[in-house]
Amino acid sequence: MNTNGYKDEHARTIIHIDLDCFYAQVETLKRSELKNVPLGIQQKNIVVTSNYIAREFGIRKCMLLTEAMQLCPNLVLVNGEDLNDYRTMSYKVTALLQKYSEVVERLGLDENFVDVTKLVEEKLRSMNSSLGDQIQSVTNVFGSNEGYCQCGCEVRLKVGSLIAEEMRRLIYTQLGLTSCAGIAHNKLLAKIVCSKHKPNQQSMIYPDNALELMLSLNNVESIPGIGKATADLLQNIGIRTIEDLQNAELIELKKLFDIDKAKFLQNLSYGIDNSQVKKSGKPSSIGLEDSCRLICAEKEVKEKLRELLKRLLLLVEADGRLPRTIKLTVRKFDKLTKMSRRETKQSNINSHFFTSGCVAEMNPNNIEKILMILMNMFRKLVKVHKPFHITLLGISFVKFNERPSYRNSIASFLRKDLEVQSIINIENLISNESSPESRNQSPSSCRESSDPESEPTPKRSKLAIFKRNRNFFEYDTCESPSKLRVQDLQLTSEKRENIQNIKCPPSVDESVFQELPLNVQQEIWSDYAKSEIDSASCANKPKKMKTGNSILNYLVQK
Ligand code: DGT
Ligand code: MG
Repeated sequence: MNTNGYKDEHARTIIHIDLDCFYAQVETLKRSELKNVPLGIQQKNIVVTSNYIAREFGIRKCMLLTEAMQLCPNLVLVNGEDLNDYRTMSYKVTALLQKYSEVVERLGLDENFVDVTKLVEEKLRSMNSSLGDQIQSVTNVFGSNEGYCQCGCEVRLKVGSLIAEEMRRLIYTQLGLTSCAGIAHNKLLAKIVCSKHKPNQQSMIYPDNALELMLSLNNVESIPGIGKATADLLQNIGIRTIEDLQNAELIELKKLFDIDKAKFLQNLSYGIDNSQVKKSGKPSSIGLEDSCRLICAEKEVKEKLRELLKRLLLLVEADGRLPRTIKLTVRKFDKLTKMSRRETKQSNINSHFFTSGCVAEMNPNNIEKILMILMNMFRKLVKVHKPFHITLLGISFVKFNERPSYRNSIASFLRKDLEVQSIINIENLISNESSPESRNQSPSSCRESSDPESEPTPKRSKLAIFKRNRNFFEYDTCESPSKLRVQDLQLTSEKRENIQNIKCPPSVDESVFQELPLNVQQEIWSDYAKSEIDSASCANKPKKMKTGNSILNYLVQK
């Protein structure tokens, strides 16, 4: 199909995942007694969602509480105003999906688009091509056309459906959540078809059924990507249904939108969507706030902040990054004007406070230091020597450093070698040996934290000095250890050949040398070999090994 100059390509395979009655499922995981009752999630006087048992009574999203209770007097209500558990679960789901593709785009808290084009190609390459026709999946297929297309999209979408099945199974087994999936060659169709069979099902659409799917929508506002404002504008020029938009003259649309948007909207009505799945990053801020009854004393403020901070640190722990800016939010209530006003202040914070990676192991002094920073900010926002009334307090972290990555460093080899045994041990090993914090520790605190039985040997300290001088810590994007595969440990034949030539230089302690990773051994050996060649070329000069600033320098026995 060719509309407005855009060719509708079928080359991609996109999966859209939408969790079933998300908030209700999260609450049910916390309290299993909610599993078989009609459950509504309440925010203020609205039921924002409900489980599927409640939906059988006619409860719909965002229904007024009073109306919902009339329809289902036994409706069990749970307050869903604190979004933290939903947010945490939401990121866990995204993390699982990222195992299948780097290209995962989050949409709200419970939806993700995953571009699995590459994975589908890989799977097809590893399969006998004739097997493609036999692929069976539990997928509902939308539309009346057979789906035959010469470009091969039919088999790609079938493989995509198998991947979607596996994704949903993983989300269920790992996190206990059921979900729906839509499989299509673009985001628009994947999202729309996903909602065709609910809950806990998946649906696929072949390209030649795109028009049928679009025409199944009630009006232009049902098209994902067309919001209320755009729909209102379209309605002003008489465009209400999908067909109206398909048949609209571009010249008319151009009166309301720029040419690109006009074409984009019209293409949507035909099921054409060339937009890419955009890789979502981590959230730009992690925060918590609590509204409270009037707080009028500094001591109360500090206690409230302490409580918030403890909860927030758990979220930071789950996120994994190291915060470097903290923000305080206060809502002040003016008793005279009866008006409330939110104000915020932010301050830099030492990322090293968080390097333990685990709230339980966090130094209590650091928590006190953070509280001190918060209270200083509070005093800048609120004149504490005069009466004040606070009705909301919030803390958030807004800028982050990634946790140190060990790629391309000596540690990466230690980490990979040991990873096969235990990931947790490696994390400990690396953070104990070389975190910036431990480097600054006094000798006495070092002793406290290490095993008193094991005195560090001179050999070890040489290794430690080496690691420190080689800039052991690099701040860049952190690769999860789970992503490192055993294959990464395997050596190419070329490397293996080089390795056979590596020997321990005569001046180096063999036992230390053997402890080192292969690439470091290689570097030491080539430094030594080079120094030998240099010496040979100055045969008249006294023979002295030139090690300069090389690794060898740290290891030669003096
Ligand atoms: P589903 O997907 O139909 O099985 O049901 P949900 O509950 O997953 O609904 P969905 O996917 O539209 O939204 C995900 C969550 O977002 C939902 O559990 C509650 C929340 N939510 C949805 N719509 C609204 C809304 O209009 N206002 C508020 N405050 N929350 C909403
Ligand atoms: Mg949902």
